[in-house]
Amino acid sequence: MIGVFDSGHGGLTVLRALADQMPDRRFVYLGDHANAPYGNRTPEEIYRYTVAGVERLFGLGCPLVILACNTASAQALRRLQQTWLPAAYPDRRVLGVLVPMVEAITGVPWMADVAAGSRAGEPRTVAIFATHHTVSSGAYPTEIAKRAPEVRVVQQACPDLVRLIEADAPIDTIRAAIEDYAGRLMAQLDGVPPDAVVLGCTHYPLVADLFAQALPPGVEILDQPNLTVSSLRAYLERHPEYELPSRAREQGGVEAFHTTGPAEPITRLASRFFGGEA
Ligand code: DGN
Repeated sequence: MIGVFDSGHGGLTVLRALADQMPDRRFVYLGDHANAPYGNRTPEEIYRYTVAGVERLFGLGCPLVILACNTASAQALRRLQQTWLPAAYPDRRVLGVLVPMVEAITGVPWMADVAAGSRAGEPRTVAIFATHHTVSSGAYPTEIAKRAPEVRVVQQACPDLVRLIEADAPIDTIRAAIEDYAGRLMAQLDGVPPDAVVLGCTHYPLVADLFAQALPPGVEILDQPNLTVSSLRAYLERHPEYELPSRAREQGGVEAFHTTGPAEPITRLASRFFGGEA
């Protein structure tokens, strides 16, 4: 069984893609709703909450956990992998969502497509919408610069958006916030549309259509949930120890949705995403 962790609802976008595209694998979800949104938390708190969430998923029988949260991936993953994991659980693995995204941004086929478009030959610009913590960690620009230093990265924090999504705010309030963030991004870019946009928070695909409407037409929006599936597949090929032998294969699907907070919001959203299974 593979564990999927997020601060709240956002990781459900990744879980949906994983469950759809890897139907022979079994998944279990944990949302840290008691502590969401992580935007108000210090890096140390985010680290502690992430470790606690991963440990709970290990306790449910997961040898492998995906941090379906950019904020936790940016603020906690490296430290967790380098210190806590080898000491406490040397045979378990924790993967994030940020590196798959960066690999997609800098991967040759995708970049070649963009380069072959209307602005071939010009420097390429990638815009990142993310939480305050992901932006301030600098993880996206740093990781992109390691692989593709010629790509210009422009970041725009959306500090209120996770809170609005978690609170199920009226759609017009969410639309107005996104229009404001998109306007700020375009001002940073002097009005020139980016080649591509990364929704660098797993909550944002829930409102991807509002981002598409607020941005200039034709801007490519990169899909984090699907890219996470490709990356997990590749990881399992490289690490067959996490692939069960076929006779012992688990029944696929989602085992359960867990939360550190009250059950109602996750139950409602899980039924919206997963219908009868929730
Ligand atoms: N879904 C989380 C992310 O991808 O960053 C949101 C973190 C938060 O709670 N602010």
